[in-house]
Amino acid sequence: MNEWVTDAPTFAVVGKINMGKSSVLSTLLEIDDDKLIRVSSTPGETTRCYALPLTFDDKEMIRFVDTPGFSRALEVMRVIQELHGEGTPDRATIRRFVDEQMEKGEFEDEARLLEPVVEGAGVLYVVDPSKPMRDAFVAEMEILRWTGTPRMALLNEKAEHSDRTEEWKARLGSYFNLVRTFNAHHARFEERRSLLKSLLEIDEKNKGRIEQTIRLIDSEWEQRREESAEFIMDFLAKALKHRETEKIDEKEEELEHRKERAKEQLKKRYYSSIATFEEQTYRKLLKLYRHKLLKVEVVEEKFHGVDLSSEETWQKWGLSRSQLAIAGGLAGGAAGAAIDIGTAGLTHGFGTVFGALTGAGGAFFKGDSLPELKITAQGVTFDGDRRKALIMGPPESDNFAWVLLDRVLHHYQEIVTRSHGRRDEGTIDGEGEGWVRKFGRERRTLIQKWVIGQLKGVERSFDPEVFRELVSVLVEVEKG
Ligand SMILES: Nc1nc2c(ncn2[C@@H]2O[C@H](COP(=O)(O)OP(=O)(O)OP(=O)(O)O)[C@@H](O)[C@H]2O)c(=O)[nH]1
Ligand SMILES: [Mg+2]
Repeated sequence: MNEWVTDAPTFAVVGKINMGKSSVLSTLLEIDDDKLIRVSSTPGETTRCYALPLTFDDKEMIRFVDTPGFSRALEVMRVIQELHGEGTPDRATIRRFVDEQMEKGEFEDEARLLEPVVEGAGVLYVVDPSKPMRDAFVAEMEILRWTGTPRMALLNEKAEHSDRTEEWKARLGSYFNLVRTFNAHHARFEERRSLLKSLLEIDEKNKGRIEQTIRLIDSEWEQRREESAEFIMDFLAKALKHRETEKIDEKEEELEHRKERAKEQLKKRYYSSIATFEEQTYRKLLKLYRHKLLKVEVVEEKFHGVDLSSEETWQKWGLSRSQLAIAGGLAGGAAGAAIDIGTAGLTHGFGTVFGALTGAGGAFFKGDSLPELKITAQGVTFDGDRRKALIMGPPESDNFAWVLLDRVLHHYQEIVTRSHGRRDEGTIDGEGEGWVRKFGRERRTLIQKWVIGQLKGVERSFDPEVFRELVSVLVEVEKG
């Protein structure tokens, strides 16, 4: 058996140094780890070949090989021509070049990159079409043509815009069986999938295997989306059901003073719990989508998940007021639910001791003021003993769940659209637009009904209908 080409269809990713070969592979294979694929702005960073298998259930379905870049293609072309003598050099001559150069080492990089190709690997030739076309590039294309191996060119445009793309396409067209665009910093699932599909066009004999791989990545993607919908649903349910309690032992006369302090502490604790639930959700999503570099900030002051205490959050995210009124109305009175929740299941008929601290009545539609972030705190006695407790959460606003959902969707989009080829450390904390305001009425009502149930403390968080709806929402979010 050859060193680089096994029984899995094999494709070597080649091109001039620093064109983005390693980045293309990182994105295609969802590897954002420099220890596995080295990406660097220093040209010549990849110095030998690396086999990068695309595996499912431990089976190598397709093998890619990352290679060192061409650095002296013109000289190499001449050496191969001399080696061959009259006529057009063929694969056998290039194999001789590889064997000789591996030993002598003058053109070691080129020998290494051509090794898998002479062994029979298909070629993905990466170019950055914002670069001017030079003779060296033509020499690379010529050498690759001599190998006679099936080959495709990938345009990985690093600059925002380039006028040279058409010129490149025309030139590449005469050397490659296929020319495709694949941007290492922007490609999403659809583009990755379509790159795999293009392999079918240059490698007929492995049709079955490649098609099977595409089916596998499709079902894996669907599975991830479904898991994500579950994570999101769990998060919402947890947040909606969450209550913070604090026992109070002081005598009646000290209560007023104590209440104020306890209220502040509870409020803090409440928000920090919600932030923790949210952060856990993102961690799960990041893992699911194989991001190691993309992070959620753990430092509390730096965590800009849902900053519920900011007025901007309430203006920007969640439903509009009229949508809320409609959703609430259709779902059966959200405001009423908001009043119930403070006591539901907690007072056990013992009654509140000193009633709502901030005044219950979730009617935030009152007046023109913005939805306020009031958390209803109530005092209750616990079974038997005389101890009192403050209970806090969730915020009165009917928009609470929608704001949370909106932000999670926004971050979901950041996660699924971030390409693994990028090596800048990112944090998920982007500016953007909300999603839920664009939801149709039926979708809003369905979700609102579930939200009310959760607020009321319905035990089951999972609802198949809401789950399916969330999955469709995620499909839309992925498309952007
Ligand atoms: N803006 C932008 N930069 C890119 C893109 N693709 C690669 N780069 C950057 O270009 C540089 C080279 O990328 P690599 O993937 O290491 O290139 P390479 O062809 O493997 O380089 P060698 O292994 O050194 O031959 C890195 O700094 C990348 O981050 C892209 O699509 N857009
Ligand atoms: Mg490289």
